Amino acid sequence: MQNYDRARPGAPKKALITGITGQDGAYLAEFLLAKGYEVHGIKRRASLFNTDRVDHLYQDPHEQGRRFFLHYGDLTDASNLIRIIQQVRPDEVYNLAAQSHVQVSFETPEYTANVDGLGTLRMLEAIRILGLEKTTRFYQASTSELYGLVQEVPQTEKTPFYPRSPYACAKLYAYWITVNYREAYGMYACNGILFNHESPLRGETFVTRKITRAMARIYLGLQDCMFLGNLNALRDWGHAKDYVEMQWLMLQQDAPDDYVIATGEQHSVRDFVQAAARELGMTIEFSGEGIEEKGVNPANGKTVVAVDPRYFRPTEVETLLGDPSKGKEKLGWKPRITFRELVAEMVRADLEEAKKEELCVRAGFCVNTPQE
Ligand code: NDP
Ligand code: GDR
Repeated sequence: MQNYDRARPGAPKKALITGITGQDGAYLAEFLLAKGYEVHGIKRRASLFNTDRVDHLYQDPHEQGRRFFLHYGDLTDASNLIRIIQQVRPDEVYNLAAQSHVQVSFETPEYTANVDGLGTLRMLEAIRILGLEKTTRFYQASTSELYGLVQEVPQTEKTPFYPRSPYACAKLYAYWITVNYREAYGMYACNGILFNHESPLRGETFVTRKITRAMARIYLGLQDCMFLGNLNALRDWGHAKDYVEMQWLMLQQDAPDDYVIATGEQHSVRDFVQAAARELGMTIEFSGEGIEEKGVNPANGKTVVAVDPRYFRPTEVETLLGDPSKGKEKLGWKPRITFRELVAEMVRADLEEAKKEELCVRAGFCVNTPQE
C-alpha cells in the first residue's frame, strides 16, 4: 500500500513519533519508513548520545529525498511541542514517549504524572491549538497496567480499570483525555491498550531483558547469580515488532476506536527464566518460597537466581492476560512471533553482547557492565 498525504498528492504521509529513541519508537520508525512515510521523531537532549536504537535509520541532512528527521523536545515542554507540530504538520502522531518504568514511577511519581499524563494532554492541545484536530490522527500508548488489580480474566476493552502504580494512574489520565478529545472535538484519536511486549531492543531494567542479559552472562561465566523480585508475576508477553504494526493499523480505519493488543497467552517470570535457560541448553530448578526461593543449576549445583525484595513493588500487578479478539476481527491483526521465538531472539542477541564483553575481559580490558 502506498502512503500518500491526502492533502498533498504525491507527497509521502508524515508521521511524528514521540519516544522514537525507545524500543517501540525504533520498531515503528523502521516500519513506517518501509511503508514510504516521512518520519519525524522527538528526542530528548542528554549528556550522552541516546539514539542507539535508531542510528541505523539516520540520514545525512544533505541527502536528497531524506525521510527521517529528529527534533529535540520534551513532553514536559508545551511550547516546544507546539513548535514541532507546527513545523511538521503530521498526518499521524504516535505518542509513545513516557517514563515507562512501573517501579521507577513509585520513586518519581510527580515527574511520571507530568510526562505520562499531562504530556499526552500537551500533545492533544498542541494539535488542537494549531487547528489540526480534523486532519492529524493520534495514537496513544495506553497499557495493560490500567487493569492493575484485575476485575476480569482475560481483559478486554470493556474490563474496568484499577491502576496500581503512579505510572498506571498517569496513563489512566492519558487514556481518558484521549477519549475525551475524540468525543469533544471529533479528533481521530485511539488508545492501543498494549500488554507487555519485548525484544532485543527492550530496556535493560525490564524483567525480560534483565533475565536474557543475565542468563547470557551467567552462561559465559561473566556473572554468578541474578537477583529478581516477584517470580510469580504473570504476564502476557508479545514481540514489539508485531505490536507496532497494530499501532499503525489503528490509525488507518474509517473511525477511531480503542483496542487491546495481546497474545492471549500467559507466563510467569519464573517461566521466562526457565525458557531463557533452555535456549542456552541449561536447566534451572527452583525451590523454596518467597524471599527464600532460589534457582539452582543442577549441572554444577550453583545458585543462579535469588530473590531480592528490593525489586518488590509497593503495590504489585500480579496477573495480566489480554483478549485481542476485537483487534483480530476488526483489524485483521494477529501476532506472528511466538513466546518461544521471542525468548530465543532475545537470548541470542544478549549472548552476542556477552561474547563481546568476554573478549574484552580476556584481552585484559577492564569491563564494568552496569547491572540492575
Ligand atoms: P521505552 O522506555 O523504551 O521508551 C520511552 C521513550 O520515551 C524513550 O524514547 C524516552 O526517551 C522517551 N521519553 C521519556 N521521557 C520523555 C520526556 N519527558 N519527553 C520526551 N520523551 C521522553 O518504552 P517502550 O518503547 O517500551 O514503550 C513505548 C510506550 O508504550 C510508552 O509510553 C510505554 O509506557 C507504553 N507501553 C509499553 C509497553 C511495553 O511493554 N513495552 C506496554 C504498554 C504500553 P529516552 O530514550 O531519552 O529515555
Ligand atoms: P511491567 O514490566 O511492570 O509489567 O511494565 P517489568 O518487566 O518491569 O515487570 C514485569 C513483572 O516482573 C516482575 N519482576 C521484576 N521486574 C523488574 N523490572 N525487575 C526485576 O528484577 C523483577 N523481578 C520480578 C515485576 O514485579 C512485574 O510484575 C511494562 C512496562 O513496559 C510498562 O511501560 C508497560 O505499560 C507494561 O509493561 C505493560
